[in-house]
Amino acid sequence: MKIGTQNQAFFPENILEKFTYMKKMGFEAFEIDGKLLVEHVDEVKAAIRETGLPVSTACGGYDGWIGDFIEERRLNGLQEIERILEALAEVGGKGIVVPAAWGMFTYRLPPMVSPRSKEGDFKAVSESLLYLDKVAGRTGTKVYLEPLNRYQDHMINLLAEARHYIESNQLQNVEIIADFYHMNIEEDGISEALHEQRDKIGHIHVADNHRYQPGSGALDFRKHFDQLKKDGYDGYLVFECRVRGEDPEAEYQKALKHLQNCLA
Ligand code: LER
Ligand code: MN
Repeated sequence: MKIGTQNQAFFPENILEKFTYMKKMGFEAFEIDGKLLVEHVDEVKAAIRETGLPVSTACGGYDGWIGDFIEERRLNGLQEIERILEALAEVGGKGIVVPAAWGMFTYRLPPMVSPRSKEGDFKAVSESLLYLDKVAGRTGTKVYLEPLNRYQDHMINLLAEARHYIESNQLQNVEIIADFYHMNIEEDGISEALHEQRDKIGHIHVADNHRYQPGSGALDFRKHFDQLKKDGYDGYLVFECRVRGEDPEAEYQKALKHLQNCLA
């Protein structure tokens, strides 16, 4: 397993400097914003060449969810995700992380009534995934379907629900991304869910229970990593977290050391 990171506000803005900074900190991959990648493919390629730090995946950077309520936005999202997958193929990235939607609707806050039926949700997300499954096949990439917690998305909250989409639609290039923060809210047990879905998990996001940096909260990373090792997971663990503390850079470095120790 290799540890990567998304961008952070305290990282340098310039692309080559950003790659150099992450590499120096000890990260082994970068999960890039899709828009940043598409708009700067050549610069990203040069930074990978120069630093040896790969782009593992992309996350975000497109307009319109695969399960968008608005059809025009859903279709726009698909087009933009297609461009991101093509750019990922160019730079050697594995694939893109996509939730059904993020922040579009939740059953858990008023008005608590969805403008679309569950059947309508399933149809929209399935149509999107069937389309992207082909794009991923053509570009040699993967689509990592991400369950989010109930307050961020109403369609896919459990790893098992992501599996249901993959199996019902017989998708060949769609896998599950397991995000420890969302799992801590939704799953009965993180290790148990990782084990049950082991044949479909292709990517992982890490944060502690409150979504601050790993090691600052209550999650037992060693236990969950041991489970992943037993199940033969050999993908990335990508930091997707907020950073709490007076010196974010020092806290981030400490969190990386913590996860490296838990992996050792
Ligand atoms: C959002 O909370 C999240 O986990 C991201 O990975 C969105 O895809
Ligand atoms: Mn995530």
